[in-house]
Amino acid sequence: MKILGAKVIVCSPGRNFVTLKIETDEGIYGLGDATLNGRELAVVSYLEDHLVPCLIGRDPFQTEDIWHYFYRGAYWRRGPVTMTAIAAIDMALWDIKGKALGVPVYNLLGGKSRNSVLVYAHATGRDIGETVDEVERYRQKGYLAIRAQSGIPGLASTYGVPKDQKYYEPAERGLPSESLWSTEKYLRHVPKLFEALRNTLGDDLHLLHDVHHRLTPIQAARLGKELEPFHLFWMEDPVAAELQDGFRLIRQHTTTPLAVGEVFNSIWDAEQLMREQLIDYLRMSIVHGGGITAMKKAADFAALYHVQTGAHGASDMSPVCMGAALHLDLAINNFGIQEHMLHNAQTEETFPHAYFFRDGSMYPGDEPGLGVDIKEDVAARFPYERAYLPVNRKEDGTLFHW
Ligand code: KDG
Ligand code: MG
Repeated sequence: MKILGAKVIVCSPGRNFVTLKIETDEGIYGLGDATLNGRELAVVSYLEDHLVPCLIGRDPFQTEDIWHYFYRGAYWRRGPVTMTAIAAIDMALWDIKGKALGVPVYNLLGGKSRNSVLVYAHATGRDIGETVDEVERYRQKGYLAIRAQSGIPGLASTYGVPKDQKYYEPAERGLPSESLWSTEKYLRHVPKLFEALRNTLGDDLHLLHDVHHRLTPIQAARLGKELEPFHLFWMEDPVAAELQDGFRLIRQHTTTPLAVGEVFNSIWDAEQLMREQLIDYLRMSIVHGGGITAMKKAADFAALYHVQTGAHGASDMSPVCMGAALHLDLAINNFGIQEHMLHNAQTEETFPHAYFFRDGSMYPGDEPGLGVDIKEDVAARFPYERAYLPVNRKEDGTLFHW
């Protein structure tokens, strides 16, 4: 089998998605997600101008060699644009392999290590009362694990809380919006949120929280300690993780489990964090972490250090990535949890898929390959629109982490 060509499909069914479609001489095609939120067209160019020409004529079964060809062969290594482009190719090739062999991709990765994939949903509210109601609503839908975020008194808007949409979608059309941040107000508020959640909902539900990179290690240590009575499943991205040594400080002070890595794009971004057992969950996604080939290795490395996976699955990863994530989640031994943020109706229409949700878990389905398709005629109805993630400033105007 040979690769005949590949095209990049950009669409915006409510938000932007970039999809790579690789076609073969046997009529089988494969899909890969190439979406990098707010920087979509950089990946399009990287694929179209630099990678796709080198794919023509290759054997799509050579996933390992092709991965290294684009990683080592570029000379320039890592970075979100490069790794998202490589990931898209890798996903599409595993999809082709599965289709050609007539098996779901999880069977090529070791088979089923479990029956289902535990997922967590996002509950948000403008205040504690609304968030408690939202968590309850998701619980009634069958979710066993729910991430809780709430508006912070004294701050007009914050990460994770929708302004006017039903579902939270941080990327906005036009130029980046700006929000204001106060660490003091946040730190005063969050323990009250989780106290209210446990008092109202009891102990059974898994509760998660995303700090979104906004604390220093000692502040994160304080928050983790204050949250201990409410035994969170995890506290996510407590600090920006470039300084991996900083996590030692958090670890020394709290037993609240830590999840990190949605902005990582290489195992090298997390190597020290895992080797020193400074984190509990690795959040790298298949689309931003270099594909199935790279993430299988990262997961196997994590397993040596008692680290489990908890892949990023926000709505800015397309259903193609969600499908790929579910195959890997089902196959690896050290799976922890999978994020599951719902896609809107137009996205569901654009990307028909075999995966489904039932009783708090997801299932990749048993179709050959990844089990996700794209309707190109539907995608064409939703052309690309420039959109950015917001930027965040402290109340005195200092630019801060978003
Ligand atoms: O594109 C950025 C979002 O995916 C990110 O902000 C969502 O933090 C996020 C999460 O945990 O899903
Ligand atoms: Mg996050």
